[in-house]
Amino acid sequence: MRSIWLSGTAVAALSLASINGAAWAQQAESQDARATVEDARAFLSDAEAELAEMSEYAGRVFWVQNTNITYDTNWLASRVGSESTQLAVRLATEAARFDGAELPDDLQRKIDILRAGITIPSPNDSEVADELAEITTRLDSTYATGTYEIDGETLDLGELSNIIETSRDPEALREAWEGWRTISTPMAADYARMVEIANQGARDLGFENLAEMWLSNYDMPADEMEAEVARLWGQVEPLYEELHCYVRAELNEEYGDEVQPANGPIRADLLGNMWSQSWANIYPIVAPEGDADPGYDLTQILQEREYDAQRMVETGENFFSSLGFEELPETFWERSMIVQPDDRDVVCHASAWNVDNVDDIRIKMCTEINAEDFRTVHHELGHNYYQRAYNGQDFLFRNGAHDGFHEAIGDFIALSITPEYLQQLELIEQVPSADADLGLLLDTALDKIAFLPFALTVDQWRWSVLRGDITPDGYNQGWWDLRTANQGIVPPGPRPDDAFDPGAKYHIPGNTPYLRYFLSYILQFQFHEAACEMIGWEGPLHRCSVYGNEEVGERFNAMMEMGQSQPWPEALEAFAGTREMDGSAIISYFEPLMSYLDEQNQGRECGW
Ligand code: X8Z
Ligand code: ZN
Repeated sequence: MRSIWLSGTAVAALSLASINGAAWAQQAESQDARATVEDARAFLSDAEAELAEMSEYAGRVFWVQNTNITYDTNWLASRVGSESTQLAVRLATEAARFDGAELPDDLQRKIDILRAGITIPSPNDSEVADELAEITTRLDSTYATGTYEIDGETLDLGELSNIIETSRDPEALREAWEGWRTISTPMAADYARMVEIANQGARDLGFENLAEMWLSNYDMPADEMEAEVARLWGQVEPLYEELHCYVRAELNEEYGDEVQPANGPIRADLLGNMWSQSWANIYPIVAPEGDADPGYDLTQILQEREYDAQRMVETGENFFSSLGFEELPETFWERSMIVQPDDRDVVCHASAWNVDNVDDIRIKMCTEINAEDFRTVHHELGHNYYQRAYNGQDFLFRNGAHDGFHEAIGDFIALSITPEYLQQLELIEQVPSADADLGLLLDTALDKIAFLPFALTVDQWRWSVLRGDITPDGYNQGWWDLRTANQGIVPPGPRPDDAFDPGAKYHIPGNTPYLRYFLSYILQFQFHEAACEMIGWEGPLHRCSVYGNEEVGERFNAMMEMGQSQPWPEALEAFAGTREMDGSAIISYFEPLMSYLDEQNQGRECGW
């Protein structure tokens, strides 16, 4: 490309004498512009090659470290973490030379991705980059290897979570809940230093702080995106408030005024989840009376049928195959980690990888045989199928339309795990009648609606920290202020002065932005509604399953294979026929439940 352009310049110089001044200026300008475009094209092509190579190298190191945490693998992870941050920062800095240039859309898009796409940037200084990488590795492995002793037994997160998910003893719940939060106390100083470094990195790249940089990845200015999030939350907030009110009353009935008062916030450890982010595990406590119960328990069925991790993943794969997606490669089965090893430390938090950015796709999960992990398997596979669908794009476009799309793919599929679908799999014999609709909807709302204000809280806290509105001495208080304001929950007792409770949630030490999940929980219902319309479904949305429908698969793939090559409204339009994120799909889905909750809450003082 470059050499062709140079010869073009020579030709233009030769004909200089034959054209007048104005025309020359115009021609020179357009040649300049063309020079810039070709220069940008060459720069990006080199950058993509460098990034692709680094990404595979780093991917393999991180995989080894995540599936076998030792002093040495942490050392390697820090090293490659520093190297890849330095590369990304160097390229993002160099990209600034095209500021103000008129580039074709695809090139401009790649420049923007290079500039804003680094999750935790460092300043352009190898020593500081090393320090940052050491901090992030330490935070990660502190979380992954955290344990707490109860009655002489050392329990890891999975074991402590099992207590929170199944116990109904408020003392035992409180002990497991508080116990897990002892692991994050030592993270606070590292976290504060990391914020300093990463904010400096963001400023060096031209952003006000890292919060602005994170919010700049949605094809609109950061402040507009933040307003968009507030608008979406406003659409679903009334439903959350009804759910909160109903659940609080049921918990009050179960535990009594001493443990859970009838008014005010809910005690966080009573909600069946270590972070009160999904409340589906307390369905039996809050289930509607009588016929409204679906009459089956997926966890129990999977266990009775002796499902193992392999069978769970195969069942997920089968769903995607039924939509016409190619089956998973042999290497997926050879290289994935789907069972928690008992001989070493690993990062148990589920994730999906495409190590070579082509088709070396795999998942890493400490799969448990229950309904929650059955859904998580579909969630993780969604990431893998998306990664494979867009692997024909240029390197910088091999990503989700935005990060919320990436999180929504598998969850959209899992919304089709309806009673009818389970019957097709011969997991249940009879599909429960319409009487059970309320029970089914409540179960799903405990998972999906309860989650939304949690997701919002995680990143509102981080944005405030990154903007300096919450300072290190107020980290924990700031966290609980937001938790109470948004979710209406409180800790089971006073928190120790040195507590750093945000660090007890994977994505904080792991530095995974969390807004993506909020957006995903909105989008997945939009996908579901659109897909059900596509198949001509006329019943209630929560009974619709797209299992086996290749037309849906084809249209879904059309969106997926675009990757990040177009602004996200294009991708959304390709599948859902709309260019806007919109909470009305989730509202229609839960409409019958909303009426029921409203009725049940008559005479109660809702809110906190
Ligand atoms: O982290 C995850 C996935 C991996 S991307 C397992 N999720 C969030 C969480 O666990 O907090 C999925 C739902 C929300
Ligand atoms: Zn995910």
